[in-house]
Amino acid sequence: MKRLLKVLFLTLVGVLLITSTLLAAENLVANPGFEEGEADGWPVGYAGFKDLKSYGDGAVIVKDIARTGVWSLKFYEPTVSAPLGIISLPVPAEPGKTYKASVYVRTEPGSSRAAFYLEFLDDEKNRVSASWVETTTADAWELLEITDTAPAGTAYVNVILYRAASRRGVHYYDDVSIVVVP
Ligand SMILES: [Ca+2]
Repeated sequence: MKRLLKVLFLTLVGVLLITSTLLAAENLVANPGFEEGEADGWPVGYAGFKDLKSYGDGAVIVKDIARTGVWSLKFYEPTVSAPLGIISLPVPAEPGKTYKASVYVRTEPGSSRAAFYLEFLDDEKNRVSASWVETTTADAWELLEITDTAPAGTAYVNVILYRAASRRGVHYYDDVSIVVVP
């Protein structure tokens, strides 16, 4: 009887371990909270979207305000009007798998909207598909979420923190995440 109980107990522990691993889906984004400083002229784990050269003039990590930790990414008005776009470095993804991306955005009063994209890339890192959402509220951390399934031809996934050239004001981004939906 004791032996049977021990076997049952160990089985239960095993099931709980597997379940907790599945529930705590791994965040595929390196440096999700912008706490790791800069490297190669960009926040660690990120790069400019397309030919954006405005990091440091319109986009920069700051200690003004943060949702978690000390740092966040700030969008403000660059000296020359330009789109602002920072991507998380693409990580391998598989067609048919569903991915959920999220970020918190704080829109300062009087600012227009900012956007958030979930993007799938092919093996040459060209866009296969992308879906996006925009901020709606001001002066509070707002959770933006996108869930999408990687289409055929997908080799990588990333997110884009983006603000069109016509948009104005100040936005902060923090706690970026991409997880595989089981
Ligand atoms: Ca942070």
